[in-house]
Amino acid sequence: MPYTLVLLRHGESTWNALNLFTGWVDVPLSDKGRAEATRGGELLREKKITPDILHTSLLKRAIVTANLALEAANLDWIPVRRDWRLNERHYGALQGLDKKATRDKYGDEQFMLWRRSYDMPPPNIDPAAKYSQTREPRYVGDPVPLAECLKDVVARFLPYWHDHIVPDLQSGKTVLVAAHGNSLRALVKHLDGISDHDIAALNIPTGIPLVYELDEDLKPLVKGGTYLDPVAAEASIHAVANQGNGPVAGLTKLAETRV
Ligand code: DG2
Repeated sequence: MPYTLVLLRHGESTWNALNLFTGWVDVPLSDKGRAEATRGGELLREKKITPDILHTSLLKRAIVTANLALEAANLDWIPVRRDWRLNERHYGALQGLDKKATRDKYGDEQFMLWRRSYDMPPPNIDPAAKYSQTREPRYVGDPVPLAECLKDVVARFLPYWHDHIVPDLQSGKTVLVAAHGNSLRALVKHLDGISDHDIAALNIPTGIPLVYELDEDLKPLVKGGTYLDPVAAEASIHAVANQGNGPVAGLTKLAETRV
């Protein structure tokens, strides 16, 4: 029997709608995002995929998405574990900035390096800045980053994967992970063995369950997994890639500079 893992990026947030870098800023879902989350749960029910346990970040856009999806699937009651290691990538000093204005100011190449390079973090946030999380009570005892690149997210996500998610899968549970664009990119990179270079081109759509069947070595039976609504996923992936209005040229340039 393969293991079943369901990944769900939160529905559109109010800051996704405004095109702002979000990171660890705890913003709510937009009305569209709430509808996407409910639709995600309906898809789970329609496809008869029944999570036994939920893992989420500490951010309300992932938490509320999971709640809405589980309500739609009539699974509100399943156990849940939340951890900062599933949080979005900390976007450092970019948090709260407009993506298009940032691209216009710094240029396509720098913008895409900050958004999609594997190992170049954005500038550190000032711990005293408005959108810093340094003093938030929910992170007491945890290391609060000042900025992270995707490599940093992989490094802090994988211990949680091995210590908490893998044991749930190995005990036969269907596991739902509700998280974020970049924390899920980190996990997909690991699952599919995507190179540091190629991960730049991967974007995760909002609110559409992505199902992985994994063999006993935790290798995907289908590389890339299966979106429960592939048509909507394609449109949403395109929208995510286009945030800031310069993705195609930017990604090509990034790919060329990283070869
Ligand atoms: C977005 C991802 O995170 O942005 O932090 O702005 O998934 O929590 O909405 P999410 C953010 P990009 O890396 O796609 O620009």
